[in-house]
Amino acid sequence: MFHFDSAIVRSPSRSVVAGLRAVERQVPIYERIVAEHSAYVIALEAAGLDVEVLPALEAFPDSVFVEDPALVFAEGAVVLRPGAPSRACEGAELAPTLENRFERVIALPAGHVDGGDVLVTPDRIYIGLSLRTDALGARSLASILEGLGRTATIVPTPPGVLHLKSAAALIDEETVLVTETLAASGLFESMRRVLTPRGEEQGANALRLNGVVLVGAAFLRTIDLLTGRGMSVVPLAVSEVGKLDAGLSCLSLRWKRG
Ligand code: CIR
Repeated sequence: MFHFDSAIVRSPSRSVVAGLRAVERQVPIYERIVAEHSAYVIALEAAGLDVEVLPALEAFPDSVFVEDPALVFAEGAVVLRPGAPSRACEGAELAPTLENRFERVIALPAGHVDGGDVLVTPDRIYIGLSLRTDALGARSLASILEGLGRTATIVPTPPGVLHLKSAAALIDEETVLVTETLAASGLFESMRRVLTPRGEEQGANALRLNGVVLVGAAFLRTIDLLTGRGMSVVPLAVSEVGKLDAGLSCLSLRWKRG
């Protein structure tokens, strides 16, 4: 479940500073995003992944968030259809790379899905309905996943967060790191839940990779909670990508070669 040996990332473009933001916070600074991105790539490599770094795409400010236009598994890849108009063509930009890397590449035929709304757990794959992922896209993806032998469950993404994985991350086979609001929806009742402390909701956008969990460096109480559970935490700066509503899962596609 958490054993990955390969990843794809995309370098930030200079246009990243014009990326989508739900709330007008400060404008991010390109050089700082580059620094956060470089540290992220080093962390993936240190965790044992071979990382392919794709070139920046100036025409697509949000294309550094490479998780949203695709979904990857050992068995194959799905090219998604991101829900924001400015991101709609990011799947086509990624498809040739996926064709090179996977024997099977399936294109989502209809509707919209952002990869950030897709949470893979051992027994099922949750697809969150959000402002980016619509019912048609979610149903189309669910039927593709069922064809790949996976069980998919369509759920609401809580209001006020961009993606399902903005509010939840699987940290071991049975445990989800989750915001209080999402946990209160009852979604993960069958799992052990570790709640992000109040004020650290964005810390839920964490990423378990092999033996470590990448967590936003500013979320000190979340880091304490996880280290207290015996987890090996790698803190990474995400304040700049956070200005674009992003966190640690959004910046890569990860898989284990079949
Ligand atoms: C967007 O709004 O699409 C980007 N600014 C952030 C995407 C973050 N991706 C993710 O949570 N999976």
